[in-house]
Amino acid sequence: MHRPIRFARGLLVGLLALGPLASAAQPHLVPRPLAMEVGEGTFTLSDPVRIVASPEARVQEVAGLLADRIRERMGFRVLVASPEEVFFNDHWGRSGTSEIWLRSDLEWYNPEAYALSVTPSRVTIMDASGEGVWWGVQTLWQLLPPEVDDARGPRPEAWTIPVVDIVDEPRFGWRGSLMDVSRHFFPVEEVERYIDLLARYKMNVLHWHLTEDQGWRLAIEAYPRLTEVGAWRTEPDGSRYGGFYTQDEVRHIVEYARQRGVRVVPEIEMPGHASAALVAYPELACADPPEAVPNAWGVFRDIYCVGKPEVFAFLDTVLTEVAGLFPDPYVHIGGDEVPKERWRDCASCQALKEREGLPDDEALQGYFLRRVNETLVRHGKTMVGWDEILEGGAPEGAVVQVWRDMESVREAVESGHPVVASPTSHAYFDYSPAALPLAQVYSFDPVPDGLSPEAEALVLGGEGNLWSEYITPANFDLMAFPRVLALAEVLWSPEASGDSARAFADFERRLDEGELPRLRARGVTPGPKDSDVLRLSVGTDASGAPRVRVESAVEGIVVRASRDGSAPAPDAPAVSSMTTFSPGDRVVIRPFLNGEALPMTRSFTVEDHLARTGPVTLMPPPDVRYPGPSAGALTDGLLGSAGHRDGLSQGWWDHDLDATVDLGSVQPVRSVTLHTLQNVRSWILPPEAVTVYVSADGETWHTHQARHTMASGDESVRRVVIEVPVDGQARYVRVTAPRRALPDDHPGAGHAGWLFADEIVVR
Ligand code: TNX
Repeated sequence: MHRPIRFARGLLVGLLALGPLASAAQPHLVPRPLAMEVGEGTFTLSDPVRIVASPEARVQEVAGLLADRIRERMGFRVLVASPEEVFFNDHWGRSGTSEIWLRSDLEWYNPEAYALSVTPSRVTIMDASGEGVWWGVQTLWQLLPPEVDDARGPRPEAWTIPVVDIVDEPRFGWRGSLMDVSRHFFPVEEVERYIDLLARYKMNVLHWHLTEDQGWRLAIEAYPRLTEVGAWRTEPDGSRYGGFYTQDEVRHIVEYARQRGVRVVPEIEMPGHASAALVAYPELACADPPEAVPNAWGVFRDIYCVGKPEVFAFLDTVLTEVAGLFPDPYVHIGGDEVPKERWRDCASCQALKEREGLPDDEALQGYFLRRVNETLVRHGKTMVGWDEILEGGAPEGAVVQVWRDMESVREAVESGHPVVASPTSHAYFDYSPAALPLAQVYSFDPVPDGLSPEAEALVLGGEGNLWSEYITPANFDLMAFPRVLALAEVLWSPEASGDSARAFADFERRLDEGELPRLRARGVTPGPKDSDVLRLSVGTDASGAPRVRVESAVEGIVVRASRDGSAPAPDAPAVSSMTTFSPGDRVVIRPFLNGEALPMTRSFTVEDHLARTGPVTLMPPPDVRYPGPSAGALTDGLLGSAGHRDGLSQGWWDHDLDATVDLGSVQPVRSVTLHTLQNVRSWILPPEAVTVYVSADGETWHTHQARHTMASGDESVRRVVIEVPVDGQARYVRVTAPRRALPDDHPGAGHAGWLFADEIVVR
């Protein structure tokens, strides 16, 4: 991973000035280059421009792309010439022509490395393979003044670039981002726009999540119902939602990405996360196929039937079309979150298990993957799958994409599999920036400590995942940016040596002074660095009534509200930080950006009770992924929705809930109620029992308990309210609620479920 570039002799001697870029006069490059030295003076880019490109096909192509960009953005005439033409005809140059040389004549081991040198008379970008030249062009563009990214901005007659020498290469070869177009659909232009933005930060993989329970988005000629039926769902409000890509559109996107140095890795989910396909072709399920394409999120029990030969015929045909559409050597087959109960209850699956001598149902998944891998190998493709593929035995050579934790990275590489790391802890950009702040992304190291050099070499790189349950084109930028820039730097730049706080501060400065304004100029609306897009805080107004303060962390967002439980229309009243809601209001707040509703609606009711605004001590605090709106969420007087992602609930994963509230004085207390959630498909269960301890002095405690029974098979998503009668005098109220074990037939069986809570109501 850390081999040095082999420099061409005599080139850039003494250039390797490593370390964070200190002076304010330094260009604001993201990702930080391996080495950079800024000199005296500037190069001026003005009309006409001559790009001198060496003859390799890729260099010629990059020259064409750069020429187009200069023509389009600057309005200059651009001539692309070969070095020979320049040699024989040099009088055309010299006087008043801006020269950019692109050459592919170095001997560097890393095909993506490049050297960029700017002198007052010429810009030169050199690489070894043609691929590095493209990344050098991205750097060159960032060296131009920020106005260059403002399509509506002025068009000066001359643009200046500082004199600089840069040598650069990526730390990892797989620098990607997952775009989930299945939960919500993204039109072709949105996909291509993201490809452009990825390329700008030298990210080279678009992981295109094309199929899911909630929608199949890729046209397959042999199975038209996949998109006729599987691409469409009926939303809870009765509307139809969906979309898909034709094969021509796919070819266009793949070619668009290729030109921009981005590989497209398609993901076709199997054997789970496949409800939409099973609705289209019910014969692919073991029994009882789902009737409608789901319109709710989570993990579904319906999966492709491993016991049916026609399933493998189907997948062989689908993957053959996929292999033809996507030139990339990798095909992602999903493999995550597969409940095995349909296979357990299916006679032909169990017979297959016997026949093959497989020890358990997990091993059936291993069998499934081996069969699918035969198709991929036939087409010269390598399988990529989520970390669960290790559980039933992954085909040799399969790449494991880790999502659960860094321990899984270690496990995978130690069992000899190459790894792409995208753990929830650092790379889940569908989590709010409050739960996954920019600094946390920046602290990501895809390589776990203490790996042998051989194991380390198996870490190919990483990805930032944009699962789209709560992401549409309207809020995509808010979630992706600026976090994807932190990831781009982690995956490209050399590991920052020494002080990591200083390294982050340096990154943040380059972001604030350089890339954030430039992104905005390009029409991108980046989200907050470390807070929710919408911030709710609850206080008390002069009359003692609850006051809810609603703020948006992003300029340009207008928050609108209703008080009757309906979704606010674009002309509903805007909420200011002084708006008060009264107990009983059924508030729905909805942010709008450029007139478009963001899928970040929050609904809550305001509830006044004895513990409201009372200090609450949590032992231990909630999981970092679900911190709630504030540390005092359990006594803020806000009862949220059934959605666990509405930001109002706190969630516990590794610990049970144990909260103590101070009412401020001894008061008569009739009952204590815990407001909690149930969402089995998202691994969230209500507790089996809630225990309440009350005390007047903090020393003598009285215990009360209520139990909660959950009907088996009840997968409804809802709020669960557990009331514990008390009838006594108390100042301190302690509530404990242990997490409930996930049921035996649940994909997470063996672990306790999440426990979510948003309020402890004391009356
Ligand atoms: C888990 S990560 C999933 C996805 C969800 C995501 C939401 C993975 C392989 N599976 O299906 O969209 O969580 O954060």
